[in-house]
Amino acid sequence: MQYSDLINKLIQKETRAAARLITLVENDINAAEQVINSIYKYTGNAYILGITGAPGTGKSTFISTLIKNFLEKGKKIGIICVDPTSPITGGALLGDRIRMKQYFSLDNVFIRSMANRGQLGGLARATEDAIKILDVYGCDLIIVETVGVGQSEVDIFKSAHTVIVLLVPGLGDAIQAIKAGIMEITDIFVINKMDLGGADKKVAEIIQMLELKMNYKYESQENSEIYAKIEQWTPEIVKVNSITGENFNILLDMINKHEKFLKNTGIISNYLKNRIKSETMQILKHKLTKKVEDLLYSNKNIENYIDKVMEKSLDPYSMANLIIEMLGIEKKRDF
Ligand SMILES: Nc1nc2c(ncn2[C@@H]2O[C@H](COP(=O)(O)OP(=O)(O)O)[C@@H](O)[C@H]2O)c(=O)[nH]1
Ligand SMILES: [Mg+2]
Repeated sequence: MQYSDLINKLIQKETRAAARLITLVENDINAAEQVINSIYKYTGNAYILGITGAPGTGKSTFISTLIKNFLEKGKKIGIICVDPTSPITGGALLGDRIRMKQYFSLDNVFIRSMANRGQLGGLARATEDAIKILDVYGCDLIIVETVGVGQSEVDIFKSAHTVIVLLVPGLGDAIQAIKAGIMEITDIFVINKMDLGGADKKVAEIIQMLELKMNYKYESQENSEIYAKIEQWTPEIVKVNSITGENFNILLDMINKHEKFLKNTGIISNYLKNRIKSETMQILKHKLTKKVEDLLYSNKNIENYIDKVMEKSLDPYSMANLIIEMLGIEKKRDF
């Protein structure tokens, strides 16, 4: 196998192999396929934390303090900083990496940034693969940081066990979080910069929003016994100061509590199933799109169909159905 040397080194926890493999899977989806195929059986040990928040909320400071706390517990940590808004790796994230450099020299911290370079199969796919590599590299904890709140964060966080959203007093970022659907997947709300005042007002705001959401859920599920039996996690809220580290002990307990909740309720297996589903969807979307594109540009029948659509003896929907038949997908559906 082409990459077996690198993969063996990864399994032996060599840092350079991890870095090289992440670059490979980021840039080449065929390489990604081979690499993941070889290492998949070694994955599944890392706990994945998703962290997001608007620029300036203090994510980098917060994560640095979090790293410090987890290092004290003897953990090996991987950090993937994802910037869906940036076409290249650099800018703010580069500055962050320099600031986080105080941890670089440590063997137990691996920091990597990823930007939206139009990866085949998408940034979420590349991030998923990077997570698996760091998992095999032996990270106990993998922190995935994204900037801002948007749909791409929601996709990227499908692989996180615990999702943390950072808010600061006074900004309208909470509203933005609801709009983007982040609220639905948040497990812990962190009000950073508690020293600046107004943090309690923010906590009250979030409680109010959560209550609205819960009432809505209750009303829409009132008649459903199935829903009544599903245990739900009530999101936790904590105020912290990321500069001094105040209340990080409370936060760490909350993360621990959430992990226990996932494991004790068995929700973790639902979570894994959903993760496999959404990940496979990402891969399928890419593979099928590519297959269709290849077909559209190489198959002679396509020209005939286009002519027919022009003559109005065929419409685009019918043409799409014909192409699906050509792909042979529909035929195999009765398995
Ligand atoms: N007062 C105060 N400032 C903070 C706190 N956390 C971060 N900051 C400051 O907020 C600014 C933005 O922080 P940064 O970590 O770069 O935010 P990011 O853009 O979300 O990564 C910096 O000047 C930090 O020093 C905090 O808890 N209290
Ligand atoms: Mg930052």
